[in-house]
Amino acid sequence: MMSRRASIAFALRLALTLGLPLSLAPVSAQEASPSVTDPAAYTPVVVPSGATLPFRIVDGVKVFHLVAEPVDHEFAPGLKAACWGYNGRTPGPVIEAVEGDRVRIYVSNKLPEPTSVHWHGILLPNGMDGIAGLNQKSIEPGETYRYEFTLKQHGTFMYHPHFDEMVQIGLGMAGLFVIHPREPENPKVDRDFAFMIAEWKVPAGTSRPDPAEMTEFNTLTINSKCFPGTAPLVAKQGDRVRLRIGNLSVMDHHPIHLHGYNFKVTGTDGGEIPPAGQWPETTVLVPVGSTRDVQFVADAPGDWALHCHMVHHLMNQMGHGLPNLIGIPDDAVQQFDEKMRHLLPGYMTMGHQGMGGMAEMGMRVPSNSIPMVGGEGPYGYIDMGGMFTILKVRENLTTYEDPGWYEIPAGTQARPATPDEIKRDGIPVPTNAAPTP
Ligand SMILES: [Cu+2]
Repeated sequence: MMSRRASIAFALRLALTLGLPLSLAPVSAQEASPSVTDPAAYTPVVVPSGATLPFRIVDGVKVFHLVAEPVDHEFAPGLKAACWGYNGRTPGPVIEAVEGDRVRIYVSNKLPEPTSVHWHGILLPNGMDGIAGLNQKSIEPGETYRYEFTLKQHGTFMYHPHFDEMVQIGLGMAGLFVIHPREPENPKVDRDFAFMIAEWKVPAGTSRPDPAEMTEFNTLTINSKCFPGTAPLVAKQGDRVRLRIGNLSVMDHHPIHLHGYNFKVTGTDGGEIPPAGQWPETTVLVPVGSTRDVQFVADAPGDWALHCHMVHHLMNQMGHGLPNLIGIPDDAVQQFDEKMRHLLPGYMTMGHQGMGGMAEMGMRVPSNSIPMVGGEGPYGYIDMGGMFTILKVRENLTTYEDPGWYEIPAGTQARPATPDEIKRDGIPVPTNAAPTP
């Protein structure tokens, strides 16, 4: 048996012999943070349409394995694409750990080109920062690299390549890195949702996103899904909810708007905002290359929209460069359509009365494409697609499975006004007023 001193000296010599920087020398079990063995120390994040990355504990170190690889991905039923990501998905799985943990992350490259991983917002030694060429050699196809550092902070961070960023991030390579605080949070969060927002150009009928696009994005996503492919966020009435939102879009900031609530902005990728500095919002702007945490108590039951407020980001595969037909009189359209049908049987001008419901009208779309708007709702067609999902808050939930559509209590829903009501309240009666029910 070696004495403790002798074994430390041996470990140091071994580290030097292997060319390991001393900060990478193996950490003994005694030095390991107790949080790595205590899964009850935090409420795990919920990743709509996504996953967290499994880990093993080896001698007190949390060991993760990321695999950078091509991914066959479905944005929504009907639209598949050849993307790049990690561990079979885009965005990559969420890495989840606790402040004080030592983490060792292996990165295997199964892409046709080199890559690297940068740990966005995380305070770490310079040699672990992941810029290919600046802090390390690039990870060649077939190689596996090792990153190792101790987590000194908590909050919502990200990971992404820093090699051929435009192509690799544009094809879907990004993920969240969530670090829970060492001291339990007060008040405790019951539902901790984590998602990334992104934008893509997938020309209708093609299956490879175009990473060179700078302006005309047509697939706007939450965890790489666009509505109606997005998963709802389900909470019990009274739950304290956190949304952790990361933005690694290629070009755009996204103002994320929640209906039915106001929330407090509680953190960024720079850390937690002290209570006195938290401010109320209903829309949080999430700039490119940053994260925002918001919190609220889900006290209002219902199906509440959660979406980017840039209205072009609520469209799927919008055809741009179309002539603006809104406001052309019906009879002019009829005459034009008759002439056009000699050339194109079945031709019908669309969009002169606005573009709502166009998807519903059975527009023919090329294979591997989806209607440019929305999906079915409980009261008709929802004319929003893209970066849109639904927060479903219910009382008496026994599971967090999708509870279906909210049943709106009688007498609390908008409906056609009756002529009697209109007259009583001094509103001019429209000529096409609905008949009294
Ligand atoms: Cu947006």
